[in-house]
Amino acid sequence: MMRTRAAVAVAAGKPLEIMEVNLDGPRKGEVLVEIKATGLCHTDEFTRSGDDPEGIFPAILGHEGAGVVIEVGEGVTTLEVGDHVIPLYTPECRECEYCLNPKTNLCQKVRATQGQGLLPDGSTRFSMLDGTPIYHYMGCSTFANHTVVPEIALAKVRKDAPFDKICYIGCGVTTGIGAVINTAKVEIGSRAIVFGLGGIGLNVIQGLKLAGADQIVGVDLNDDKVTMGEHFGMTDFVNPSKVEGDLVAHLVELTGGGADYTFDATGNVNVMRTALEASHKGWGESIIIGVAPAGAEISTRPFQLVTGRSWRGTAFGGAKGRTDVPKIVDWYMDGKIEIDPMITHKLTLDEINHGFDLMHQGKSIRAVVEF
Ligand code: NAD
Ligand code: AHE
Ligand code: ZN
Ligand code: ZN
Repeated sequence: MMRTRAAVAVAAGKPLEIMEVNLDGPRKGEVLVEIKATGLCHTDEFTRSGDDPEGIFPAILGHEGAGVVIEVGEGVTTLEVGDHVIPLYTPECRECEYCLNPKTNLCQKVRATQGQGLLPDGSTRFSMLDGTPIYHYMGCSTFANHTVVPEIALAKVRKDAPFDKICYIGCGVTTGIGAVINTAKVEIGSRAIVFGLGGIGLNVIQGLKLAGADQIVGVDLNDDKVTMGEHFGMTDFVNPSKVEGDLVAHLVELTGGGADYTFDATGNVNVMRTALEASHKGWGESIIIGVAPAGAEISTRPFQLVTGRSWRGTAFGGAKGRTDVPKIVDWYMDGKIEIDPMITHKLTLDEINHGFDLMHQGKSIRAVVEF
């Protein structure tokens, strides 16, 4: 057993508490990772706030990290001490029926225990100094200087890539770009609308530009997002609070009959409806990325689907993590995609709650904690 420093979510709605915690060493099929950097995703805030039906406390949140392998447990064959890794909340065991099906990335090998805040053997490696167990989160718990992760939930990446940038590939970058490339499979010349220009939506825009979309409409209530949106390829901006009349009608007109593809990156179910209805009659596809609070439900007139629109969703951008994440790191290192401008704030672990304040104030795209 060792001690490490972590930001602990002690109870729903409470600020994270920075403290020393106990961490047991890696058991069979597990790996001890020293986390070097972690991003703050809105999903961490969703769980901290109490909106997550799977939320369980006390827990160490964080799922957008990068670090170095410190120790491997029994039977680990694909990683060794010193390897650079990105933890995966969507693992890739390469043998379950989901991994063997090219239509999905949702490996289910450890999903049941992961959702209960436990490692696959049904126990937790973290505890308070008084012995109280602390739950894991999304199988990653990157808001800790050290964490234990299943081998199948680690992507091995090149050693020359900077941790404080590639941590973002652990969720936001892959989710946004993957939603375009893997899930929607956007064609050259498409028209698209992206709702929510935060850490995910800007990566959707970046993905759309890569895919060769002709029109990329960004929609956000915050005008401050325009500069960054345009930097990544947004061609038109709409602030719904400044639209007179019906927002759907406005967007349909702006896109010449509706968009080929729309993406929700807000987590707001009313926005999800607008996104579906602003997609083109006959063929429009609307992709839900945003995560909605417990109890929230989507609705629309079935006629919207009868007349050819499709409603779809994506987790981790449809990426099979151990295979795809190292490639996305290469894209970054080769200058094919940009990450640096989106990392608007760097914090220490002690400042992590300020990172959530910045998120709420709409001042950050990504705040990254560096250990
Ligand atoms: P963020 O806080 O950085 O960005 C959200 C953006 O949405 C902000 O710019 C905000 O101004 C805008 N917004 C909020 N309400 C709006 C409205 N009614 N109309 C238009 N714009 C609005 O959050 P993020 O980190 O980009 O995450 C976005 C969503 O994606 C969250 O729900 C998060 O939980 C989810 N998410 C899902 C996945 C997945 O795999 N499906 C992965 C990562 C994040
Ligand atoms: N626990 C929530 C669901 C949260 C959710 O949908 N998470 C996404 C990743 S968000 C990353 O920022 C995901 O991967 N979903 C697939 C899965 O298996 O969890 C709830 O509503 O219960
Ligand atoms: Zn995330
Ligand atoms: Zn699997």
